[in-house]
Amino acid sequence: MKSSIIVPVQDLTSFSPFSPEDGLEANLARASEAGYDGVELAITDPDCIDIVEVKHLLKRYKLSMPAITTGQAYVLEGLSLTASNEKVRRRAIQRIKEHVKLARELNAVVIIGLIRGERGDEEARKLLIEALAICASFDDEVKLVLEPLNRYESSLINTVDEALALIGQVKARNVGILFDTFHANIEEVSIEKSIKKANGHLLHVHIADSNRWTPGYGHLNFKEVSRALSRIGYQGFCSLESLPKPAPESCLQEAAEYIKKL
Ligand code: LER
Ligand code: MN
Repeated sequence: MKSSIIVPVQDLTSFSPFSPEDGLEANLARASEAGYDGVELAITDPDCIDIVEVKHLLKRYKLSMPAITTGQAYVLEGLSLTASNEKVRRRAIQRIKEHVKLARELNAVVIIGLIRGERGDEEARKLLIEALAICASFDDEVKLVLEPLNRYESSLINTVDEALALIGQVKARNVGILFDTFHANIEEVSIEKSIKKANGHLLHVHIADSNRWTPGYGHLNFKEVSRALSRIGYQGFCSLESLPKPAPESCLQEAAEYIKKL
């Protein structure tokens, strides 16, 4: 599989061995050296990004950028597509608009993970459908990917089935699915079947083991993941989104090799 890894650009995320303090260039150089094909930049606010520099560095280190992670805008600023407060909702939608512009330049998908908020009631579901329809209309060439999350992070869309049902109601051809093995291990009845169901909609994959450690250090069956992805002809990236465990120094390289063999 093509491999990528999350690189935080502005704010720290626990699911990456990189720190923004080390500088984007140093982090991209390390990702490239470890053998990754791409990087998934975690961008809280695209306004703070120098797009020319990012493009230049990606080229220099021969890296693609398959996806933009947006969840920090929720974690740090509370921006949610389903907030009860309309002003907050509008700011979240506006923020995704900025991510979409950046994604267009970099040929990336925009991840709709935690930025959709945590509550899973009917009102939140309705608000998410409305918000996704608006976000999808900003640029129909840019894909948005809805990521089923586990119940301890959000009650809104925990499974592929739920994601497919919601996408069906958005009725936009540029909304697909991100499958995260860590969340799926908690929520899905069968990893294999859930990947099969996502066929035709699956645009991005996050990889972490059952304990969110580097793949190979938990009890998730990655042979099953790999087989299921191959069966549906998945050609996209598998992006490492794990805690830097058991050891931050070795996991970078080990995970790149592990993902390549999937
Ligand atoms: C985002 O991709 C994700 O998987 C979340 O669990 C991050 O909190
Ligand atoms: Mn994820």
